[in-house]
Amino acid sequence: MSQDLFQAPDYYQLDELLTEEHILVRDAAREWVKKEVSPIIEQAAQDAKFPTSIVKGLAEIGAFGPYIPEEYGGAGLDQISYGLIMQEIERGDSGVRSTASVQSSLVMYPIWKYGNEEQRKKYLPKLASGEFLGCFGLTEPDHGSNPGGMVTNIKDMGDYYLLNGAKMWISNAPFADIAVVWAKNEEGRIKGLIVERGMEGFSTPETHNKWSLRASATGELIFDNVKIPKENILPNKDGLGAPLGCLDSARYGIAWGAIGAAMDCYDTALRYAKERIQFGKPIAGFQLQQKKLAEMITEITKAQLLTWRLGTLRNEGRATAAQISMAKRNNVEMALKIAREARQILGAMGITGEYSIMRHMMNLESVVTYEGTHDIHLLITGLDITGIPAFK
Ligand code: TGC
Ligand code: FAD
Repeated sequence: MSQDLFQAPDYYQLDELLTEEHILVRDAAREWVKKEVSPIIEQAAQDAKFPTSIVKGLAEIGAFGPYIPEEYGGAGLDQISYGLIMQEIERGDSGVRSTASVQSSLVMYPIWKYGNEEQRKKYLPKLASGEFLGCFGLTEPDHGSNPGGMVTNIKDMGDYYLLNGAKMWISNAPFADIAVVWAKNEEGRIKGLIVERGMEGFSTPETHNKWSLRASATGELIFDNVKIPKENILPNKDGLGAPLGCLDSARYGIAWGAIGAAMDCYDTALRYAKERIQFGKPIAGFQLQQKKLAEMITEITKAQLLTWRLGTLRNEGRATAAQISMAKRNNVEMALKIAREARQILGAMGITGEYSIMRHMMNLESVVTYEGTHDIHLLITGLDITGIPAFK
């Protein structure tokens, strides 16, 4: 990939809405992405290999548990800082952001919120430092948008639970040290449990041949009579609301992350358009290209405002799940459209790995599907404004 010349757009002087701490945290993440992610990410994606070299750095910039209290190894930051870190990481690559999202919001968050003190102390510091990597098993082969229908189950055997079933499309599964898994008990109630690599009957085959999120490893979780010690059950919340509560936090991070991918595509396209000469002048001088670029910066600015406001509501504990859905849906769609338009501005060069745009575009095809599809988030907004569920 060519040199990373990224310059972040801030059309409405939104930096003025940030605190000194937000800017420090954001700039540290931005510098780290330039130094450690940009030089290696294209090759990692081409090779479909998760770049393990970045794990330590992710921990150092606070990307593992940004808002988890410091006593458990987290960074103890607020929701805006968390969002800004996700924005900067996804500016580099959605797959790298995926790893951070899963670790923070889908593994550390449930252990922190639904676990007991012993579980928090045992797992959170190791997850925060990157010594342990985790994954989150909710989706099943026959239950994607409808996780409440899951068939993975636990049976109480007295001293332990017996876990059977399978999860599919699980980020980080192939190398995760622990998995936070959602399974039904004999009463049909969904429980969260911590499954550790090495437990007999537990395997994590990798999913190959993806055209999207190639620098992130995806796999299955297979449970064949796995004995789960009783102390590995998350005791403080059960029911579908427990995994969905984790998703709220991850979806919020994605809303910010998508802005990062969009900013990178816009910035790349703007620079290219000013340099590329056709018919004797820079293509940026043609109205059709200006329309694309002007619409991109408008959409990015709207998404930045939406997400900043959502962050302030989250800091006050007032953001609703439906508000988060709106931001995830809007921003990912916005980023995907910008990636497609930016790709066209680069002409043939846009399809190569010399530039990041095609990689962002392919990655965003997963982002628009995972953590609730584009359709599901629209239906969540529909339910919120009408009071009538249209899922079933
Ligand atoms: P429903 O009857 O509406 O709700 C069941 C219970 O859950 C509560 N609830 C929520 N709680 C917290 N946050 C939310 N967002 C919540 N949404 C619902 C609800 O209040 C109720 O609680 P209670 O106490 O009354 O039982 O459930 P439903 O079966 O009708 O489903 C609703 C629907 C379709 C919105 C939900 O199932 C859904 O969101 N589906 C999408 C599934 C999804 O997002 N999967 C993501 C898997 S993880 C992933 O993709 C990780 S990718 C990671 C990466 O690499 O970055
Ligand atoms: P389906 O639910 O089968 O949906 C197919 C289509 O039907 C979609 O367009 C959908 O919008 C539409 N549809 C479904 N229901 C309705 C309805 N009621 N009304 C209208 N339209 C509907 N899951 C995890 O648990 N953990 C992970 O770490 C994880 N990582 C992932 C990583 C990647 C790269 C990908 C691609 C997925 C990952 N997922 C993960 C799974 C992801 O959350 C699911 O793919 C997603 O929730 C959608 O489920 P599905 O693919 O089964 O699609």
